Amino acid sequence: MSTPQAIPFIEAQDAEIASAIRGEEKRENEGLELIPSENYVSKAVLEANGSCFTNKYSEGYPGRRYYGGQDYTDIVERICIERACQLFKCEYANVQTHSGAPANIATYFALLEPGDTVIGMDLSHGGHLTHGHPVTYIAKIFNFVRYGMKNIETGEIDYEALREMALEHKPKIILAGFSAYSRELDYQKIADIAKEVGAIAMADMAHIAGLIAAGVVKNPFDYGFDIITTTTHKTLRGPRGGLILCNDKEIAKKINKSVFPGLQGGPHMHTIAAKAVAFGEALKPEFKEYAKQILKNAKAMEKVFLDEEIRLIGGGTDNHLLLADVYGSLGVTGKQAQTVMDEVGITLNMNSIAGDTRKPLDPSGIRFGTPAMTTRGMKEAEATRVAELMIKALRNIDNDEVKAEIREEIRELCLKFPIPDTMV
Ligand code: DSN
Repeated sequence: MSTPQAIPFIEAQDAEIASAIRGEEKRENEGLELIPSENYVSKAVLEANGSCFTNKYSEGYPGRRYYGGQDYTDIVERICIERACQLFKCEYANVQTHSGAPANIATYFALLEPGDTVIGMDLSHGGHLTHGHPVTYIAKIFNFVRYGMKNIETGEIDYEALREMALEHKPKIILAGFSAYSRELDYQKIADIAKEVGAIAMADMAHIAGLIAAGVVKNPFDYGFDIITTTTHKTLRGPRGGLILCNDKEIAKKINKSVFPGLQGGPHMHTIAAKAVAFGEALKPEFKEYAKQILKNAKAMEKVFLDEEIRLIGGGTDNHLLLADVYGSLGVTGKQAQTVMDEVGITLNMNSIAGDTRKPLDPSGIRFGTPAMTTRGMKEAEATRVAELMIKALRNIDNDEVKAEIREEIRELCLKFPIPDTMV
């Protein structure tokens, strides 16, 4: 087990919250986390996130703040920016956005006028709500047009349709990126289309930021992308937060103005300190090994699912995540699958699949991935075994005896691979 977090003051003062923290700690230690957007941070990141920077207001940017007492906030934010730029090989970074959604929203408002068009990936094909789903407020302000896969079985994007859309709708932004898509995008094609129609090429790399930072998947900046947004808490293994990156001074200025004062107030400087620590970890050689292992573990799981003839959307994976059509392949709904996984100590999420005939609250798919299990030190052998156990559970959703056996094996596996205190 990882060293329990020291919370003596909470324990002395607030028994209910102390007990919830201990409960969550036990849940994380004894269960297997397969939600592909989750991870475990180091104790160093956790300490920075719980540091005295929580107390400080620091509206503005380093050297240009509106309140006094900024000696140390400036140090932290400058280091954070410098490390972000080094990691992603770019010139400018805004490290203040509270998470991925505000990073995207601030970017739209920095570069668009109301009514302007953005072309983004359809949610049901793996895109994200903030890429313009009609339920979001931004969809009332900007005009979002959506592209998707040409072939669900291979995951190939319909680049020709995307180009035609771009020629027809004249977007200001073409957005690449996803939260439930398992293949590499052809950034060159997207950048070329953006150039042809005079649009900004933007990538939301929230899921794969750690993989890009480690150089194990492509970096959109290498293909001429103008802007990258991301969260910092997924494969990047930092605190919950956001990041906006670019290479153009004028765009960077607009983005800074859009984040503050346009969208947000005081930055969360404790989170920025934790981002800086996490970026420092990601710059170490160990992080590259970690990212490589994420991919190997995902491939090991892919093999088991395909061998067992369970349909994977996109036919497999090039990154850290897999999306399985459990309803089509096994007659188990996404909700049933998520519930049975909870019962056996595996956390993942039900997910709609492209062309889903079922509703989002009980869809056909499950989405799972390997960042958190890889942080625990698990390798291909364990990933393979976990995939086998998942399928066994899915085939025995009403068999309590089998589920209890699987639960015990998962618990033992987790205890054998404790969440590490340090990552580098
Ligand atoms: N909720 C995140 C995910 O799970 O992908 C994206 O916002």
